[in-house]
Amino acid sequence: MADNNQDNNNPKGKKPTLPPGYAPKAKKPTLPPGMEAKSKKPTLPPGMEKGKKPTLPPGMQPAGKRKPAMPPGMKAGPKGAKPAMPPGLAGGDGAPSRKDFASDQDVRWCPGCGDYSILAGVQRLMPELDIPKENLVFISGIGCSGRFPYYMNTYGMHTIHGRAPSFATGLKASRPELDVWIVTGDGDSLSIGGNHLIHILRRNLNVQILLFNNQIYGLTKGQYSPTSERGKVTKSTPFGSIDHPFNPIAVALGADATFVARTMDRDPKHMKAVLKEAHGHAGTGFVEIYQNCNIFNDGAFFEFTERATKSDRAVFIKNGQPMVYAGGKKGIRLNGFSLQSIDLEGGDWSKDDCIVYDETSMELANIVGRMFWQPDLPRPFGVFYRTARPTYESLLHEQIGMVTNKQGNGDLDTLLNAGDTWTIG
Ligand SMILES: Cc1ncc(C[n+]2csc(CCOP(=O)(O)OP(=O)(O)O)c2C)c(N)n1
Ligand code: SF4
Ligand SMILES: [Mg+2]
Repeated sequence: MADNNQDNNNPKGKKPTLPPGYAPKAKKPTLPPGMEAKSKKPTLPPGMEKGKKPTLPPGMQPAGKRKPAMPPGMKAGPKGAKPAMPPGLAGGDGAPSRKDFASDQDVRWCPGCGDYSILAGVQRLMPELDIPKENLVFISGIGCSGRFPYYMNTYGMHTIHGRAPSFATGLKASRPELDVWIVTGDGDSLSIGGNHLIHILRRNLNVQILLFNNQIYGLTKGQYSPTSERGKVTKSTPFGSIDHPFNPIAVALGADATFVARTMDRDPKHMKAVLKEAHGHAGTGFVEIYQNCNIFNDGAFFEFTERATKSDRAVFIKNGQPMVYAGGKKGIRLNGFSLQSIDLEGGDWSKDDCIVYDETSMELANIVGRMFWQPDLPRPFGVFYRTARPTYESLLHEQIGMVTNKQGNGDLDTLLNAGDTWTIG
């Protein structure tokens, strides 16, 4: 989907005066020794090589030639045929099933994108939540993740960049009976929407936030994002990113979120369980989802998500249970204020030495949520933190009730004309 946010404020014909040090466009920059541009053509992402038909991001395919790639279990059949449903979800007995939550829109993410599995996971979860469809609202910002509401057969809003939390706040505050879900990307929520994200978290509206983290700007074709690792080479960081990236879990904990979790697109069972927990939480349920962008950042999380390495590189935290991983062969212990990976088979350590996870401990969440950079520690997944705090909308309506009891119903005209007023002009 192309974006045309270009400024055009140059008077016609006038050449802009460039500040010192900015060479006119045609001049090639002189690169420092060892960094000269190669005459080599850039390596294109898989499926985009010359001669091959390109696999383009959503909304960029030539009109009329769009064939949606379907996630497993959703293979398109002959036109008009009902999609095959996974076992146990076929419906037919009048009970809602996954297909009741799939809209009639063609899904336009790139074939193989992790967004498909998140969509399927959310659609599968919906029947279990038993929420009337007319009370469900999915609100997104801008990015590939922003297309999510089109594919849900519920109410939805595709809003403006980074501002889904603001729309959701307005909706939830005025219609608290609605079940509101925010869908956002790493760029949408942590670049342009960084401010909006932290404030919805501290306010604690009773909504769910699904942050699709693919460590890249997908929709705009592969620029680095605030979660891209240092050194990341992209079109906007041709010599490698020099930015220190965000760890979204630490951001959420720092903003005093009341529910903080991480899951991954490639583990549908875990993802569904975590989303269900987030939904059951009375407050903002923040869930970071590792999502593979196979076109512009393929394999960013494979270390944690793929069978060959997952067991050794991912630890699944469970409340009240020792932090063990690698099939029970390794564990995590607290060594002072630091974390240490311990071998549970060598005889020196046992399960009793491992941290027993307590999701109500802010201190522990802050330590375990910071397992991010240390190469000898696995990456944690699951619920990091959960606490009870009144929701914003409950406090708001309580306050409105209290003031109305005291002062009676307000009147907008009277309010606008109250106090000092000025006539201008
Ligand atoms: C105000 C504004 N600024 C910039 C853009 C261009 N833009 C569109 S999507 C996007 C980044 C999206 O990245 P992310 O949130 O990570 O979503 P993804 O596409 O990876 O799912 C940007 C910068 C825009 N549409 N509007
Ligand atoms: S996130 Fe990446 S793979 Fe997914 S639709 Fe966007 S560009 Fe394509
Ligand atoms: Mg992204």
